[in-house]
Amino acid sequence: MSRFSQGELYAQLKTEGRLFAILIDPDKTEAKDVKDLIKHLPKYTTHLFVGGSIVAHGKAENLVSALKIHTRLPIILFPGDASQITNVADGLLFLSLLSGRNPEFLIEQHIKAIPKLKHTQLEIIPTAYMLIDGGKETEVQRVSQTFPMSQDDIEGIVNTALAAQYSGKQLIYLEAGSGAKIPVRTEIIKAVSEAVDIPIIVGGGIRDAQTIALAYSSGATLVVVGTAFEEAMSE
Ligand code: 1GP
Repeated sequence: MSRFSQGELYAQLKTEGRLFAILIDPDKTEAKDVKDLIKHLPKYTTHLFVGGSIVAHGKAENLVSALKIHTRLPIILFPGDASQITNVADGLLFLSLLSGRNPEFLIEQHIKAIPKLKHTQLEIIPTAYMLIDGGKETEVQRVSQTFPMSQDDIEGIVNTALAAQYSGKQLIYLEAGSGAKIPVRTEIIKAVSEAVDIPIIVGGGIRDAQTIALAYSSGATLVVVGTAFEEAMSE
């Protein structure tokens, strides 16, 4: 059950900046390792995102339950598909992959999620998920069978973000893909943030404080890091 009141998570995204999430993949993290993981979170971490492209049944729920024992940080689901949704978390990024044209990730998975969401207390945040070319083929691309948008197509990216806002999305997620070689360029973040009035999340291939700072100064509300944290943990 959520530890936050309805609307509280989005209100924070709307009013605060420089938020920072660590992404934890339930397929790569065991519940028994959670205590240690929490100890190693960067001190500026404000959120935990939980999700992955392909996750075995029940693993997301086990991981979220374990995380809740050890942290008060908001836990937001960032699911690759409906099977990862669990009411144990606090919030859900209800992702529509708007960079692609695969109906499965535009609407089918959303309908499949409804039996779990009908009576949920999760805060559901309608999110435009946009895959942008990060310089290598990523898991999102493989699983969704869609192509990323080119980093040169700034107009197309801005127009997609605006179409998302006009159709009621509350968040824009600019995603270069996990382990991307090239994170989303600052010009793109800037152009999107100048065009839309809703918060922007940026993730994929971000590995250092300078890139994080540049994302914020370009207009990102929240930055997500997964791989760099996983690597630091396994050292
Ligand atoms: C979150 O998928 C990203 O948007 C995470 O990317 O694993 O490259 O940090 P990294």
